[in-house]
Amino acid sequence: MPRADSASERIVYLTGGVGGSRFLSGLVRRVSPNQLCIVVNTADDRDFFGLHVSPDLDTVVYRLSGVVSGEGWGVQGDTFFCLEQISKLGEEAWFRLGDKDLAMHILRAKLLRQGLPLRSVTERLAKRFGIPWRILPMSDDPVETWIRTKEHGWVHFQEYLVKYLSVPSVLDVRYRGIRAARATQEVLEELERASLVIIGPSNPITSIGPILALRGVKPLLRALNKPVVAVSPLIGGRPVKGPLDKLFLSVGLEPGSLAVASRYRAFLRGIVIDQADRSDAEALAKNGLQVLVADTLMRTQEDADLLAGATLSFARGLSALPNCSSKTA
Ligand code: FO1
Repeated sequence: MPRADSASERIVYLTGGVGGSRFLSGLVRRVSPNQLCIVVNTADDRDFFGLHVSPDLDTVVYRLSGVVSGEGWGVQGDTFFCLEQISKLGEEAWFRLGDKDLAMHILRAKLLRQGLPLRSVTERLAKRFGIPWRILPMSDDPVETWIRTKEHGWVHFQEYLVKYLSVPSVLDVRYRGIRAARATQEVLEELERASLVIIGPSNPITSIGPILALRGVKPLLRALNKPVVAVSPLIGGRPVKGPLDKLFLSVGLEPGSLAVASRYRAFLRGIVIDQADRSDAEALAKNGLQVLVADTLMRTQEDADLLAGATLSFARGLSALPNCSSKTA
């Protein structure tokens, strides 16, 4: 595939979850490794059986190394013998950790125990998977998204999503540890020198929210005189996957492109929305945003390539100053 990059360009891509990694698989085919830095949410992380599991980092690593499963997380063709045995021995086994996937968590735990920070552990593991792109966890410090539900009280996000299948009513969302946590120096430096920031089609509350909530990140994005563009994860006001509609309602927002834009309002220049949401374009433009209407559902690699290509062209064409024009692709 032809690359349409310019030599001095530095793109920072913020992501978390399956949608964000699908888009990334298109983005990496459009820019060279030394022009892209991927900043990943770590607030979905959780300890399972004494192992540090980092689903969003692993989703990126598995996607970029071509071994991701059809579900978008975990390893293709994985088996679950270890988990089955754990279950037989009387432990809860609702989080599907495959045997090959466990190798990642065991190695991460080993390196963390040796005293390496998460950023260095991630760098080493990504290198072992042959990944040339720079993948940065948002922080070395522990942050966890917790959801207050009507039925079960406060639960970890993975418990809400996987154990309870996003069924309980959401009353509140908190990022535990966020006040004490720091974005890594590498993340802050990458944002400072970015010529373009792309926010993936990830959940703005649970995937991108924790990155933005780290001290210093939002002010840096606000001060950046370069385009910041987001791809909406909603289609027709509904998430492709996950509980974003419920989460928006819990914070008093009607699920839709306007709600997505409102989470990024302090720094956003442009937004990519789906054809199904084209009626939102005018209201978004009235809010000072430039809008690209595109097909955002990524069923195939070609879909991801097209969406990433259209987003890149759109973002590159944006001036650093906000204006109110709207366009269609
Ligand atoms: N998602 C599920 O819906 N069910 C699972 O059992 C599950 C296991 C799992 C194991 C490792 C991993 O890296 C991801 C896993 N995920 C699972 C996905 C994960 O919960 C979510 O995609 C992200 O946390 C959302 O950002």
